[in-house]
Amino acid sequence: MRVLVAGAAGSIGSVVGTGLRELGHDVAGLDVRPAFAGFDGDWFVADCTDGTAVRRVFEAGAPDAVVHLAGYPGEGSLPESFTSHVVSTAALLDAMVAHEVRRIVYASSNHAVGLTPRQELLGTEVRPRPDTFYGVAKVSAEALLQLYADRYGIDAVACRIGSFQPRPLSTRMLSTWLSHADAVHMVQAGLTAPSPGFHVLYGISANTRAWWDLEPGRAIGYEPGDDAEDYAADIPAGADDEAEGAFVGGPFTLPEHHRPALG
Ligand code: 15L
Repeated sequence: MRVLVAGAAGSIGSVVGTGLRELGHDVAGLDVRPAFAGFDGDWFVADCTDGTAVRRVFEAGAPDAVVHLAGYPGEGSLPESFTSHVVSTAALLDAMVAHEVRRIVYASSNHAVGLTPRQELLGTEVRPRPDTFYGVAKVSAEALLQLYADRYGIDAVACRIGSFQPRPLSTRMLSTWLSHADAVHMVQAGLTAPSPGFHVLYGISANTRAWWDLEPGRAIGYEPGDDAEDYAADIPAGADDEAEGAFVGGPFTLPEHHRPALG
């Protein structure tokens, strides 16, 4: 399958792009940065918040599917967050509609529900409860995917990613970790599941202390293989553990992230 990876030079994009190539996909990269060393497929330097630039990328050779991993991974003002996550998604979706591309896998985030108090395993049926403007933008991007799925029959898999790291780094990450290998499995499931429609899953590994339900992922074939518990003995208790464990969004829910929407 020819897969266009938006945000291909980023931390998740470089791992997932490489992993998809190893699985046999023809991966094309799209990023504002140049290709990373060792990447030898097609690469487009363009800003995916720019609809015209994205249209040109598709005109150069439409993919079979899009994996959208682009965007600033932290908090910004509301307009910055919307541009980074919603406008970029819109630009890719419009190009997909114009070129009859029917599949997108999207890097949403746990911060779409980050102000949900920690309780039992959280499913995907809960209402949005963002913890930041970043989270608000992820909720909105998910809504946009739902709209394009309903209007145009696009299959759109929104992965609410937890903590993507080579290994867990804090007590919270023993619950929220997504390993590199599992990120590739997750995206592969999103690309290949038969007719998922609009589907939301939690992007974490098979963590013994998981806060989020893995069933929505398993329903489309995402079977994680790693468990953060294997690293538990190496993780000392941290001063912020209790505060970070009150709501599922952890550090993003703390007052230091409070700011006016318009900067
Ligand atoms: C995310 O969605 C963020 O992009 C990343 O910076 C982390 O905060 C991560 O979630 C997490 O919750 O650990």
